[in-house]
Amino acid sequence: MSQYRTFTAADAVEYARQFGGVADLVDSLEVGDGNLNLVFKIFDTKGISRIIIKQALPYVRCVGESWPLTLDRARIEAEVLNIHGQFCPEHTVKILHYDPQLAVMVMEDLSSLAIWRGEQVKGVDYPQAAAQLGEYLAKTLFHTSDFFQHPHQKKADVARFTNPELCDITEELFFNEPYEVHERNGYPRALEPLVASLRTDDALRLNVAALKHRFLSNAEALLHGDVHSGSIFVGDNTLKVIDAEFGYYGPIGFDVGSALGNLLLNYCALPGLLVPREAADAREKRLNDVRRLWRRFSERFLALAAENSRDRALAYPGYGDAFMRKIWQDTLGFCGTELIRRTVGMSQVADIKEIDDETMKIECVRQAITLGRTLILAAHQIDDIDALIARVRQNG
Ligand code: SR1
Ligand code: MG
Repeated sequence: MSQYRTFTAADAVEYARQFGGVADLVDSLEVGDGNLNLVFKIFDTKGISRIIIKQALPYVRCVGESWPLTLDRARIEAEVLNIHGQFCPEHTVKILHYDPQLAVMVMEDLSSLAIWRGEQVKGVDYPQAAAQLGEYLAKTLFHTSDFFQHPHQKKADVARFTNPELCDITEELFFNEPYEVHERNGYPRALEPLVASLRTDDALRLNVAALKHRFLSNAEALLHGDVHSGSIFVGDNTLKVIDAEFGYYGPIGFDVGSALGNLLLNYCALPGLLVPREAADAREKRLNDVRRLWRRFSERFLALAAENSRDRALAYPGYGDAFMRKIWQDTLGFCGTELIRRTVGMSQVADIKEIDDETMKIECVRQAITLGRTLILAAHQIDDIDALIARVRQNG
């Protein structure tokens, strides 16, 4: 029989005492502000946060028990983070213990760092962060791809990380609902004509169908599956990625595109968040982040492919570059779907929510939607990162 029970604050302290490997733990606070789980900070006798306990609930937290969700996502999250930590320990949160019965993870405490999204909303710059995220993406995605994994291990891992319920959420929220009249959508009313035009744009719908098809069927690497600035902690020269419960074997461009999409969402939101001169300055920094992330990701991935590919056919000179062109095209398309699903669909972000002025909010959302549409439609005409940045500037 399942031993699952929802943790109280006291349960979390007791569990951290057993499995955290830290002395004098006495107190806890539930701090989960994400859509799905409980998250407890566990404090020592001096009131310092030392350990994190994360527990999956049997339903989607932000909706309630009417939307049940598998507890197996805690296994997926712990195992993806362990594998990513093997290949990129410097940028992956450390999992200290995992219990499949309770769907609980004990994790290193990152309270000395800040959530990247919050910092971007305030206009605080972390010049190293984008390159570090590019490094994380290159190392984790290369080492779990067919370039590096033994083909038997790869096939076993594709099965081990089949994640149907969480993928189903992405399949609906990214590729279906924003292009339909749907009760979960949440855009400003004034944008109804623009959103309605997405539903009837045949070229757009065909490209979104092709992107969804690649999400469904291209098992290229073990993705994080939900790379956004709210799942990334940053500090001075430090970056740690958390929250890999959406992990599965999918198209590499999905992770890279999601990461870039969140930077560009912030770019679109900045005029609503900061006074004009600060916003202009922060926007340039965000475009630098976009450039640095892509450059570090693509250069590091190609270097790993040149030096460490184990598959003899994939190691043939020139194949890495050809594959990178495919990743680039996917990245642009998935980046576009992230921009649209975060503004038209259910999963809105602080960058937009924290804009007080309604007129400004509408303009920022409009920009994000039109940029998303452009990236999905014009991916084949955007040859490189400089061309992408030129398109972003043209969009407004
Ligand atoms: C119902 S879950 C909605 C979103 O929250 C998660 O963080 C993922 O981004 C998901 O799409
Ligand atoms: Mg998450």
